[in-house]
Amino acid sequence: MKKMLGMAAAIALTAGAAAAGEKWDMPMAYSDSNFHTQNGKAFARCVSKGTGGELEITVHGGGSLFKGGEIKRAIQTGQVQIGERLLSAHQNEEAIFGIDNIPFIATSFDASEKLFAATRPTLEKILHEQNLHLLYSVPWPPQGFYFKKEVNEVADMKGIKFRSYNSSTAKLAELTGMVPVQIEAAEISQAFATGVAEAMISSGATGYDRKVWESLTHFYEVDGWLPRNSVMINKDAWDDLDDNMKNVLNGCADLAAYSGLWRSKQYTDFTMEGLASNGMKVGAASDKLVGELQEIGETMTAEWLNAAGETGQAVVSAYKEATKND
Ligand code: PCA
Repeated sequence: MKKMLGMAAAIALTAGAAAAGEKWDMPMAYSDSNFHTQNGKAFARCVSKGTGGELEITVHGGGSLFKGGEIKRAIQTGQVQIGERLLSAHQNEEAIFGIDNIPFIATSFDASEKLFAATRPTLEKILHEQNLHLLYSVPWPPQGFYFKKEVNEVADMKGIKFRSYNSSTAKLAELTGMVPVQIEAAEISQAFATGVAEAMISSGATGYDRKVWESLTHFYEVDGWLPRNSVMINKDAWDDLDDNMKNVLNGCADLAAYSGLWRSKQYTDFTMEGLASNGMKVGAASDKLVGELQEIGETMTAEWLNAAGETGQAVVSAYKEATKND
């Protein structure tokens, strides 16, 4: 509430400011219809209104300005001032970026928020070292498997060409006997149509956005993890803002975090129904498959903890402590 009042005061202070202001570009990697992109656009409108037009942010969705894999670097180097990225795709730089992609550590929206809360201070510090400042972070819906055949156990996955979106999903493919091929969400419809890939793990959201029913037939709910998109700003651009501007951006970021979470929850049910009504078989993965995946998840968790060292282990301990009564 305090933050909201702060934001209202900031709006009042800046509302009369001259209209011709600074213009920023905000690249985002996912389709215009996706809830992250819609949320980013609402954030940009909030900033524009809140600063009385002194700062106008233009969202470029669908990887149209920079592709997903290029966005983080573009912000770091100041090619753009702000943008959104799936940070787990950069865990080769810092293991902490991949904490939200550890299988089965946080499998609900509630757990994802708690994991993020435990991670945020460490994450912010590491991002600052990379000339980035974190504004807000929004989870994708829970992750499940897409195939073009019935799959009841890991043995059924052997040799399948599996579309991955980061090193964790590639590792999961290897551990289940599949063949990973990294492809941006913006390009998966074509990859499935041409047979470059035949399966993936993702949310109902991405399957729906990319109309994967045109090529695939089954969606198995696994709720493996909820990876997050982070909206980050170049730290020099952030430091150059005056306090009123920072207040507006922080207020809009708090709103975006809240509304993004809400949109993600809403989109989960909507897209599950959408996949089914377009002819896909949607349902829970078999107990056998889930059991096998959990074992693989334990291997991946141990590997992550090892790579993350003391800092990462401290974050996981803090998260476990915060959720021990859940
Ligand atoms: N969609 C994104 C990342 C996670 C998700 O649900 C993708 O498939 O690329």
